[in-house]
Amino acid sequence: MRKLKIGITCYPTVGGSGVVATELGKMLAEKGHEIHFISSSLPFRLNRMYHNIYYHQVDVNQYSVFQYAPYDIALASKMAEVANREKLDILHVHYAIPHAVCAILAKQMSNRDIKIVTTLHGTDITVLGYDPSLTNAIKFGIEKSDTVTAVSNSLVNQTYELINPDKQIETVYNFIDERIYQKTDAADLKAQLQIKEEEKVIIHVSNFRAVKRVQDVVKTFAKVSAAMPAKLLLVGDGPEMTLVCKLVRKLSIEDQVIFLGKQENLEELYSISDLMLLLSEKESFGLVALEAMACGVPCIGTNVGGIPEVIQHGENGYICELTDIGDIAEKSISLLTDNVLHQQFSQASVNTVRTKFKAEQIVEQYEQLYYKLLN
Ligand code: GMT
Repeated sequence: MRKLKIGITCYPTVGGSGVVATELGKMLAEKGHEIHFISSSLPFRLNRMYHNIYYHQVDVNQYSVFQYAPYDIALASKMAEVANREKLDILHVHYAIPHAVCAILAKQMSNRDIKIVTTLHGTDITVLGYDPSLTNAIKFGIEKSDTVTAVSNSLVNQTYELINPDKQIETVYNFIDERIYQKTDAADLKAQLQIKEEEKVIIHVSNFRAVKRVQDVVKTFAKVSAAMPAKLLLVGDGPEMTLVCKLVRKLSIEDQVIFLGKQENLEELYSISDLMLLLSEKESFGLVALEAMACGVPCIGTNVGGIPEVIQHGENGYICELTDIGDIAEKSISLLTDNVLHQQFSQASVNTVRTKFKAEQIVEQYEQLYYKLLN
């Protein structure tokens, strides 16, 4: 098969969609394809030189005549420029708006028969899909793309319910780099964080948006820590942080909760954790659950969006109803006090990542979609 030239556009800052787009680019580059990232800043996981990977920055002019800087037009223009100069075969964009719409415009500008692949990640549908001022643009972006994928079956269904596009949407699950996400010996880190040997460690990782319901995580943890020695690691930062801190004080669990802020090298934090809680009210996939599972950490998640496609109830973790703190705490306690069950779930979590979400298979699935379009 000939090697392809692929342009990738994503939101480059911290976030699951940016992570998946960057990891996909890195793995395609390892397979010999030429990858061109086109975005407003360097994707945060592209932290060193990689063979076969190029980065093209989108600069937006801040002329005072513009009330709003025309980012979308600058992006489309840059995509067209790169597509022509580098003779790209594919533009793979992550998020329908603005990226798919920009890619369609770029294709027209470039006069090149470049194929457009759009991957839906969630917020573009589950939040923006409710905004009538954007529905037409999202539908247009989906329908005019050559191939559209979504990161879970749940997101495919929600897209049809909310946007009703006349387009086939294929599920391609997210993946993580299994070479990075695996259990490591992080005993030093545990000591640094002053976590005692007998303490169970619960972890939550998110951008602390309201949809992540971090306060439910804290309420659950308060019940667990009343039943056993335990620590809660809160990783990330965002709009809910002030309320979360207030709740921690109100529940008098300040000494048991460790606020770590935004972190890299999460595999070390997962390696000292016994359980992950992902209690979101909207979640198209839940990449952090997959990362934790790869490191052998069982997860408890809500019965929402794509979470039940990642966490298999009673096999590698538990699915609970949204806001049912009592049930979530009960399941957490029973899992943390039963070493045999915990070991079984931990092994099943790793197996799920290595089979259903195996990076090699998923990258190949994207490659097949590209080749199908080009033939
Ligand atoms: O969850 C977020 O707030 C970030 C958002 C993003 O754009 O990165 O995450 C979405 O895409 C991830 C990668 O596909 C998924 O794992 C997340 O579940 C999804 N978030 C939501 O649906 C809320």
